[in-house]
Amino acid sequence: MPPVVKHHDDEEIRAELLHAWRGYRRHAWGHDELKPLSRAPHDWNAGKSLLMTPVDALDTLIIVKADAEADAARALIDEKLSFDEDAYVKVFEITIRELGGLLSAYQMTGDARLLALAKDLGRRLAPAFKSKTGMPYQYVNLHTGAVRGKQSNPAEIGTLLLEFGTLAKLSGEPAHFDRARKALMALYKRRSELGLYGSSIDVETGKWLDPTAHIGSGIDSYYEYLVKAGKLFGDDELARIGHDALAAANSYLAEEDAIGGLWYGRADMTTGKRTASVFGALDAFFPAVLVLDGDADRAARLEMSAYTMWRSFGLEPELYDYRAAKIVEPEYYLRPEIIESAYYLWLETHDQRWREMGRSFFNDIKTYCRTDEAYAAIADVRTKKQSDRLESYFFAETMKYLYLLFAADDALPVNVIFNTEAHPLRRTW
Ligand code: DMJ
Repeated sequence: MPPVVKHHDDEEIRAELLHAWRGYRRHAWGHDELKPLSRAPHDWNAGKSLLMTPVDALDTLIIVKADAEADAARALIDEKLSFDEDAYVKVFEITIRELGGLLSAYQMTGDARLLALAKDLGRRLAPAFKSKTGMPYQYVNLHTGAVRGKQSNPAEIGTLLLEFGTLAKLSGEPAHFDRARKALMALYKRRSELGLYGSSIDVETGKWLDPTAHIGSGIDSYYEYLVKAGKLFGDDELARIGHDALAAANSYLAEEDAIGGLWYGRADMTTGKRTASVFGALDAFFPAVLVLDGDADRAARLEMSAYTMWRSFGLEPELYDYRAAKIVEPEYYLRPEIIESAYYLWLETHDQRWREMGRSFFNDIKTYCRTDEAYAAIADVRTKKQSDRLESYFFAETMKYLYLLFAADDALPVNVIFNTEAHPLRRTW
């Protein structure tokens, strides 16, 4: 029996978002994240909070019209956030969470301080792109501009253009767009003859270090940004490259199981030879990108497989071997991708089954991940034992996509493009 979709699901989701937010406020205000079981704060760089949760959560609070909470988060950011820290940060994570969050909140509020923070951050991250190939180093020191981490991957290299491109347009500093697009093209040039990408690459030499192609962690959002950047910037070359990249993934990574279910596994980028049949929580973003690229039928088939995986355990594992029907990594980190895909399928088709699916994701998350004070990740989807993590993307993405799946169609302005952290960006230029 499909779960019953009620009239006020969006209100219930909003209430649960605020339940988790209040836990953060009570126990971790001013810090990057809440540790939900210890009820204690956690900062990514010891003692140097970059307000990860408030920045990631702000546009979600605005969308659900939690005005007092949004105002408090914005005031905290306006007053306390500083990027002048002598600390190495991961360029990818800071870009998608902080730069993306600041830019979308600026577009929603017009608060000039948010744009000023985004500009400051963009300048501090810029040294990351100074490798010979133009592909960014993984880490940059926000105070000194020193870089490290030459061993990177397609996701970290190719998931920067929506944010840096938007920053370029809003700040009038076009170099931001140029650097991020150049990085994307440098990666594109290194695709194999089959049109596939490996899992690890040296950004100084441009040589692949691991030839394993897949659509999951470390490659995933590269596909997403080709398609989305094509749309946000009206960049036809990127749209075409994105379409071709998806076609190659469909040819060499997709396969059917014994009962005709569609999955995407791993293969060697040069030979196309299959190397593993694993799929996981992160791979479940792919139906959303297929919808954006115009292939809702394939997207629906893949989403059904991901849903089957979820239903086998009542939550989805981080990694699953679909041929062996066995868990490879048992955690559920409160990830949003499978919900994001249901949302895009709903927008595209308005078929009630995607809302029913979303309702069942929400029911399970509420049943197993809720704590008295917030929400917590799960250490093993078989036992449902909770773990002491509440990543900021739960506020930015998981609860936002759930809410939007049930909200009225006009809950957002038309034609927004979500960055990979679900921060809606609008082409205002
Ligand atoms: C988020 O930070 C982003 O969606 C990223 O692209 C992948 N990982 C998390 C969510 O699972």
